[in-house]
Amino acid sequence: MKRALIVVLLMVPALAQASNDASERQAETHEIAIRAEQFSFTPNEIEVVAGTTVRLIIEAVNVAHGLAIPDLGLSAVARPGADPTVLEFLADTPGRFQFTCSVFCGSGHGEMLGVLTIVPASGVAQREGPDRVDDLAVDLVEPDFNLVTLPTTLRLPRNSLAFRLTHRFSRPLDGGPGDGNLLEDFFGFDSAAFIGLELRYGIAPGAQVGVYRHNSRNLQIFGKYNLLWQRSDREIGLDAYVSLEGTNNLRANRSPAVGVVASKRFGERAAVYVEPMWVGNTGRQLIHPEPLFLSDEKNSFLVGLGTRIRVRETVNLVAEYVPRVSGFDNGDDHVSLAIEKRAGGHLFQVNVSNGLGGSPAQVAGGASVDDWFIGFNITRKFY
Ligand SMILES: [Cu+2]
Repeated sequence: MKRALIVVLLMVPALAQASNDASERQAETHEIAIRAEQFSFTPNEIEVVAGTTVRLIIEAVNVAHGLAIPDLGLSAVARPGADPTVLEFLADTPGRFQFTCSVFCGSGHGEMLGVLTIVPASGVAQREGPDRVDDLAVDLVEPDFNLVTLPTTLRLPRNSLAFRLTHRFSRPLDGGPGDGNLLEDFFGFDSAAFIGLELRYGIAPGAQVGVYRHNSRNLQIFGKYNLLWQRSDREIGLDAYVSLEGTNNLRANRSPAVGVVASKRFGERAAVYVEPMWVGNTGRQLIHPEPLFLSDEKNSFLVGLGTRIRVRETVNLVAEYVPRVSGFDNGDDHVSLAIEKRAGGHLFQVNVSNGLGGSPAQVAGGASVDDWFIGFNITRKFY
């Protein structure tokens, strides 16, 4: 929006020509006449498509009025009796932007408000409403709903689906009894795998629900609600997360979980996560049972820590560490490292982890004490 072209002057035909030549995106101009009077703008709701040049032609009635769009750094003043003022800019950032009167014009001055909506060029958002607009944009440092096992604060557009496949090869990277060498076993890709299939759906703005079915016959249902959405560098993101899972398709060993996902994005470079979570009935489905049980606690409290660092335009490094700070803690704490590539709505991630699980109870149940496993996650967004 910093690049917004601002021209506050009477129209000069030559300028329009120069603007047309500057790029094809600017070739389309959307001209809108706005009448400013005490104390309203007509119209007060404007919708334009991203990539078009917007030309607001502002006419003031009786007294001088201003039209300011603070979030876009735009402002212009119109005077009665004079030619209309032209405020021209390139609408390049999708979103909803409030505009106000910027010249005090009387007792109702504060009520002179309007909204400019810049919708993405894709027709889908235009058809389906403005609340989906921002959720459809690709977030470069938060491109997925998960790190490796931990959730992120990525919002899922309302009425949209996302699918994820998790795959962990069970052959340890340093071999196991009776295994050939790592290369002959193709890094474990020959071996049996723990596979999870996940489908999630956006039920409302900021709210999503999903199911995750693991081939250990564990079935998890979960929900996530976005409480805080990081819109600037000074803010943070915060999601509430709830989950219920159980073996034998949720019939046995049920394990609830509740927690929050706090995120902080650093520009387009990195994001970090802190995720305190309580997981109940943790010790019922151990993928890596270690002989030494140090506690007969049933529940775990864990704090997931993670980061995603963008190292190339569409390539990220991901790391997560999930210490259990109290309660049941058989085995080691989960550690995962990954490299991933985003291609449109696809994300392909190769990961190495000391655990084979993916759900909260599987992660809280502990990782292997001495083995590491290779795996991958694939996400597909259907929007
Ligand atoms: Cu005014």
